[in-house]
Amino acid sequence: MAGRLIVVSNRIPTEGATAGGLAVALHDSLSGTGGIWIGAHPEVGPEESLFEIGDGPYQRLAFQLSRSEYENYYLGFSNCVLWPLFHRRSDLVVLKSAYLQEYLSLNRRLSNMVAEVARPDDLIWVHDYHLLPLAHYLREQGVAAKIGLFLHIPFPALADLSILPDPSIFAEWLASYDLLGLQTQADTARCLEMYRADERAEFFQDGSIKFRDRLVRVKSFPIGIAVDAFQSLADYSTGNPFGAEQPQEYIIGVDRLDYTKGLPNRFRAFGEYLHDYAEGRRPSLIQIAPPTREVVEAYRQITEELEELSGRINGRYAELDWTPIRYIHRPIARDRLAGIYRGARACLVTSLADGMNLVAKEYVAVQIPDDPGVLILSRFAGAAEDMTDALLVNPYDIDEVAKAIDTALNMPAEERIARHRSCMAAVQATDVGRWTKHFLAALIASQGRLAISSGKHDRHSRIGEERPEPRQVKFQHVEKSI
Ligand code: GDG
Repeated sequence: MAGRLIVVSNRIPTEGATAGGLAVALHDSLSGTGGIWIGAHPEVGPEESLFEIGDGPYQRLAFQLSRSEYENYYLGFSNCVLWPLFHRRSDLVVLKSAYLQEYLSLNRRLSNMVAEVARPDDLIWVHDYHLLPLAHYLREQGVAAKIGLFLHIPFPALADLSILPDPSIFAEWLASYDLLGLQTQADTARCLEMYRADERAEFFQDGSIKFRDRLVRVKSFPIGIAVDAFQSLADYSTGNPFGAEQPQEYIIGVDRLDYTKGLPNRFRAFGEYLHDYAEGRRPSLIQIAPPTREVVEAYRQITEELEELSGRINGRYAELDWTPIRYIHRPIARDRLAGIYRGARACLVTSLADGMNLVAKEYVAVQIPDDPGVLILSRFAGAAEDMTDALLVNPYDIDEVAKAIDTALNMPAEERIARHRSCMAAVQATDVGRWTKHFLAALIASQGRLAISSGKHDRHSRIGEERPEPRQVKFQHVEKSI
């Protein structure tokens, strides 16, 4: 790689670890590459320019969101419009024009800061739904560097986008990237569906889309975990994390407390399992669910619902020496988490919609291969596309999930071993180190696709810096299906 890697994400990783999948995945893979990570500091404040935080193997440059940006760009458009919309929860979308306005102005402001730092041979890797229009603004300023986007959450169906005042802006924003990375093939298909419905897009046989004067490539890059590092955490996590409260047999669930993760259905299914299938068996469900976005109303509601459900199920089934649901509403240290996963006879992932779900991969990674536990995995998590030998369930079907718990806890060793082997192959194939390499290789390979760009806004050629000669590319036309 000739230039530096510049990662841009909504949140800069700080010393105090966060529970988000993005930070977990990228912190490991950026270390040692000498790159730059640009992102918002967790504290809102008046600082308008980038400032360096911490030290380490790569530079971290932070900016601050103003109170109003935090409310309208972050909580508003990102988390009350895009997050529910992209997770098929249009009913939770809050449409306010101030949200969109500040989402756009923050992205424009950030593009100024990134353009100041970026050199023509750098690769700019933008992450997630908070920053969809960033490349559009960088191009407006003449930044010619290769820019890729990885979307960590599902790509929405065309019909879902239509609740926005102007759904056509997505095609416009996203076409300014050279590479659009999505989690799954199903996401890729939905993204292509959006472009097929757009008169301005033309399709080429190599998988690229021509939109105005640019080419964009859309491809799936299923994200994974740092497999070896996570296995080592489990190996070194000694001692009994439960102390005197060690459950005899338990199922684990680990999720940010988010309405997309299907937690109420999970608790209900566990209650139904206890009612219909347990027959004297006394497993516990250990649910770790650290809080996120608590100021958003939908998150407050689900927190209350879970407290009520766990209280009701425990009230009905608990014994003096057995608590059926242990619901822990705060983060647990990562090394302890690895050990807790290893001891669990099953892991429950019941997302109603989920980009990938790293918990599924973490659980499989730390199982003992000749006596593994069983992964019960929602069909609607991206992970289900590759981990087809998990016990796949429809999380809306409470009875099916309850039955799956019973099947998992009674599964013969031979079947557990075979299913685990198959799931582990998927975990290894998507190791986050490989994932990073694949994405960056594809972004580098997209060089030359700017051959059709007009280049008239090329900021770097304007200021006299060298820029590689555009490679002429011949394209074969493919009929648009719409
Ligand atoms: C987004 C997408 C996609 C959770 N609780 C604790 C804790 N965690 C860690 C888990 C895991 C991560 O957080 C959660 O990752 P997920 O993938 O399950 O979900 P999101 O946070 O929603 O992440 C998702 C991901 O981005 C990556 O692209 O897979 O679909 O929504 O690593 O272990 N970690 C610690 N304590 C906790 O209490 N230490």
